[in-house]
Amino acid sequence: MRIDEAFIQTHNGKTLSDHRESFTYLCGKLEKRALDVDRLIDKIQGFQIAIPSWALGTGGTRFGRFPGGGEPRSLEEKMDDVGLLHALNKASGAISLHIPWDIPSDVAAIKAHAASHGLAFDAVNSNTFQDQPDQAHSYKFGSLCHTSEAVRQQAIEHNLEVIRHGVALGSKALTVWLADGSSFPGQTNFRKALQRTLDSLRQIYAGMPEDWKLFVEYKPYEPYFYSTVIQDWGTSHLLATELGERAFTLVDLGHHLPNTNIEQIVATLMMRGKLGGFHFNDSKFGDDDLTVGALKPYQLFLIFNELVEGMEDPEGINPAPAWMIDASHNLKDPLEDLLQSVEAIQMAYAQALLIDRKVLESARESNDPTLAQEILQDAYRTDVRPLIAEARLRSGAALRPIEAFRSLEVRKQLIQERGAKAISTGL
Ligand code: RM4
Ligand code: MN
Ligand code: MN
Repeated sequence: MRIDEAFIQTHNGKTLSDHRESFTYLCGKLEKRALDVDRLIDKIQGFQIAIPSWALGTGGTRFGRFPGGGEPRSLEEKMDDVGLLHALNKASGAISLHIPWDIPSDVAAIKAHAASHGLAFDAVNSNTFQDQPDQAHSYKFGSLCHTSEAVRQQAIEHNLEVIRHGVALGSKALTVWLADGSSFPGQTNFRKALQRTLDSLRQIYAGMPEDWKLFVEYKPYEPYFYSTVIQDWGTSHLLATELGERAFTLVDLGHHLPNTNIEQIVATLMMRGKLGGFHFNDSKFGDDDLTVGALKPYQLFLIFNELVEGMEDPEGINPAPAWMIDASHNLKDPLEDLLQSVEAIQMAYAQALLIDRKVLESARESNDPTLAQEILQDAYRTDVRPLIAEARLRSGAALRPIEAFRSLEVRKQLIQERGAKAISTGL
């Protein structure tokens, strides 16, 4: 199924006058603060967030899974789903593939299919956290960190193969997330495991084309419960620094222990020019257990405050980070969930753009925490939804994506096309 522009326009027509009213009101407020509204909208329009191919099906827990039907059964159908999202919001113009869940068999056809939806290929992701049926060695006790050279070599080869797939599609980055770790005290020699991981990553780095980046994720626990080899941003930063200038740390919001100051991590990495990318989700207890912005929208805003500060600094050295949603939910329609995710990210970004950085900086310089808080919260409490809607309108997307999705009965149509029992491949 595809959503045509005529439908979007008709749908927008129904709420256009409502939108105009709230947008005009907001413009008045922003202009009083000397903000250039068109410039803000340009920035929001230019902000594209990649969709991972594994977020398009219903997620599960280890206790069960309750799929809603019509899930994409192939890479082409996954691209069709991202195409639907992109038609509705014009902000999801890239797909991130996980190998081997999404091996492109006919590269030319897959590229043509992506182009027909206006999609680019974001970072490719390797998978050495599961065993595949045809593989010689098991990852039960790790992959790049493994005590056995044969296992490490197999994991390195897999990453090199993922790079080859990415090159064929036009990706420019490899994201490595390692499950590697231990579940029992004493099980692992930490120092040797980290050294082996670095040595393995060096071989992967050496196999990347010159214009590629390597993103190294970190995560404190899960699937192992005592230690993870790359447990935190510091370890990832250490590896990225050792590897070279095209290696970066990737921050996944779900990969922190409770109360971690993620915004400070962002600032530190940007100061070092080492923030490569971002995986968005929200977390109450564990990894990606909630939709980004569902629980901690203020934290998301504080993170964007640091991101915008780093990105807008003319002397900043951090390259433009790659943005991706990394979540998979078991209650909501996955496509509705992704529409909500993109909008939550856009809102935090837009709110951060409203901050008067000069005034904030002078509050900081004069040690005025009260004023600093007022400035931040004034931006955070501004309802920027009309700004995001206007950005969508100007890009040819839906003013209200979820309403459009529901009025078109997209899920019903997908179930008719693919079947009620269609199960997405991957997580
Ligand atoms: C991991 C990590 C990776 C993602 C997998 C599916 O926790 O966040 O980025 O590829 O999950
Ligand atoms: Mn992630
Ligand atoms: Mn994760």
